[in-house]
Amino acid sequence: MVSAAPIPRRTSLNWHLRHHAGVPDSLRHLLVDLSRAARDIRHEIHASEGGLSGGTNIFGEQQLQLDVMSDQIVEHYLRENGSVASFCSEEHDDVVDVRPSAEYSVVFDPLDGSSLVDANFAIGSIFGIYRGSVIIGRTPRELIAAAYVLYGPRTLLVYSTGNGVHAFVLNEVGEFVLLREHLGVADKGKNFSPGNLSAIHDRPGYKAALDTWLSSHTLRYSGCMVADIHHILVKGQGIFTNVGGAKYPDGKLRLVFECGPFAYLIEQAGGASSDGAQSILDVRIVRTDQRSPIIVGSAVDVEQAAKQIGR
Ligand code: AHM
Ligand code: MG
Repeated sequence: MVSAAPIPRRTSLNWHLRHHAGVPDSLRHLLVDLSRAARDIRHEIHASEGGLSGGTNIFGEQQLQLDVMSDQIVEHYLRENGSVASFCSEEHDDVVDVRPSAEYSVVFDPLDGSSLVDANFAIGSIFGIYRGSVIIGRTPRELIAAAYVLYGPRTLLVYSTGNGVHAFVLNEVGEFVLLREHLGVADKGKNFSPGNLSAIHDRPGYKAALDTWLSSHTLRYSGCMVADIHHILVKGQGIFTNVGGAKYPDGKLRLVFECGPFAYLIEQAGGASSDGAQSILDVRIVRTDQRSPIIVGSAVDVEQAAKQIGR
């Protein structure tokens, strides 16, 4: 008898979305297209000199920065996909309409940590998907999917569609294959990852939280949110912060492209998120470039830190 659905040798992202997540085909196709964009971005990171030498190549020719190239790659796949009503990204000032009657809107940071490209540190892409064409006025709790891609020594993709958080690795023929299912975050952390650290001078609560962690936790901070939060998901514990101070009153990170998708993923993994007063998932989006303080990771640590730091 011929099986209708042969089991692949290694579980592909497409297979996982279809048989584990059980999402509609349109959402599966969109996530697979985003993974194709990530594969192409990874190729650009390796094939071009973009960002390595201050904007010019060895012949002195001006080069497109990698973040701009990455944005164009994602936009290409979103326009080609057919189910995308609108999108907004860190590289665009406003929401861009594609096909207003289509099913989904996509928010993304095409290349997070782009200031680290010349240092050859790990960098990433972040994606969030909403139903419908409207992004302003929503809250990240309405996300129906989120994913990130980490371009490090290996290229990893982590996604959730509301049924756990799952990790994939890009193989040598350009396919994402399953690495680990159901990543979880324990209630108590051992690592801390403190962003916008100069805010400790303006915010005694942040300084107090830092003093606590210095004696109880181990520092793990790379300067790329994707890498730093991936560390929490893979180690199964930890806390990441980027909170407000005099220079950035609401912290450095953007609600729409950065804080929202990561709050969704961490809460899906059993961790918590806070802006100091409420879950990041309940912060309403009023502008595409809106910043939000973020405290995410192990639930007990997040609760304690939110109390100390406040909003
Ligand atoms: P980018 O999107 O312009 O690359 O900046 C965002 C990055 C995050 O990845 C990281 O967490 C943060 O900036 C680093 O901030 P800090 O300089 O406060 O450590
Ligand atoms: Mg970013």
